[in-house]
Amino acid sequence: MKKTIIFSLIFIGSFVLASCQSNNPPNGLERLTPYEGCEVAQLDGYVCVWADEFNGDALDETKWNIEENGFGGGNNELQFYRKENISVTDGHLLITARQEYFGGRNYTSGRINSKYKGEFTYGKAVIAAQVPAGKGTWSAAWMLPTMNTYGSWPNSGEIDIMEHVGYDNNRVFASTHTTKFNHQNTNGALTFPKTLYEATTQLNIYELVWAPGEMRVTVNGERIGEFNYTPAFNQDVPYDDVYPFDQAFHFILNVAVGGDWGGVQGVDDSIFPATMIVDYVRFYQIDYAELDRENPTTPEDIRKMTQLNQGIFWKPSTDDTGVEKYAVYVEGEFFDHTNLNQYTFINRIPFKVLMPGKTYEIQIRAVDFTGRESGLSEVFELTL
Ligand SMILES: [Ca+2]
Ligand SMILES: [Ca+2]
Repeated sequence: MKKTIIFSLIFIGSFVLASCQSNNPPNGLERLTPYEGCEVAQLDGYVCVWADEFNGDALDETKWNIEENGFGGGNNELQFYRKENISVTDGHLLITARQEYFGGRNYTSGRINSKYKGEFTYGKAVIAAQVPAGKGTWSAAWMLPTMNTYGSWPNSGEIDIMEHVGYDNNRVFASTHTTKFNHQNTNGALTFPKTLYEATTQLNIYELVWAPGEMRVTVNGERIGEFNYTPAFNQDVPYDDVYPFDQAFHFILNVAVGGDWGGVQGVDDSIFPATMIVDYVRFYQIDYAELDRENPTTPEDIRKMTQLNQGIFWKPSTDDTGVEKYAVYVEGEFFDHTNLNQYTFINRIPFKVLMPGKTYEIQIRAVDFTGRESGLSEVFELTL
């Protein structure tokens, strides 16, 4: 009897060990622990990793930086941002624009950011906010890159999850700005408007779902727009000119007064004070270590880009929780990583030089967030 029990325990022990090992990410990635300060710990299979519910009676400066300046936001805005215009009460953040003289400006308002305190790459941002009404306000919940990996604005991107200007009261907008598409060049920013009659009368839920090469913005569960990277439509530029959204971004919440967009119809001084109310800001991520089981599919259909010299792209691999990056091989040897299904053999290879005019055998391998790899693609012959 004793021998049987010992045998069973060993058997069970081995079984548990074996099943854990089968799901152990090759790259040692650990499972996510929900952030305890988040009132909704799990959402649509995502885990809450950061949140401000705006409880307490002051802004939590371990999560936010308060901006104080009369710089004009780069858009000729009329406000001076002050900490006095930021308050937290009854579970809500209040950002209030006022008509009052300060620092050479005729209006004051508030702007906070989570730089170095809450910044993320890929996941789901959820913000519940009510924006103020009236001509002259320009309210926004948006994101900027912390490190500017691809250079200063707009080259490293901007994600506007929600923007609202008071003279256009019943619409909200979602936009991205990049090297190729921004409001200061002829292409313009990629912008999607959405009619929302309740923008200024109730809290609405703005959500960004952000993955490699894919971004979707919704309001109250309804789609505003999608910003996806499609190399076949962008054969003139490296992927980061169109989709630099593969680096850490932080949140910004503000109410501007006037400016190049908010001030198009002037400022109605009778509307002040004008307050944006934010119930919460939450950020969720996929628990790759918990959910991932499969290897990505092998990349297929490699092609040379028609306009971008020495650039190639391929059909994106699929995976159960998403492809994080691709490994590029030259002559059977690992050469470099790229975050999307496009690679440029120029300006990317500080220590590895390929000879112009020579033909090389190129292969691609997909890698998911847990380090699981696809097979190597078929050989593509590229003449540089
Ligand atoms: Ca709250
Ligand atoms: Ca996978």
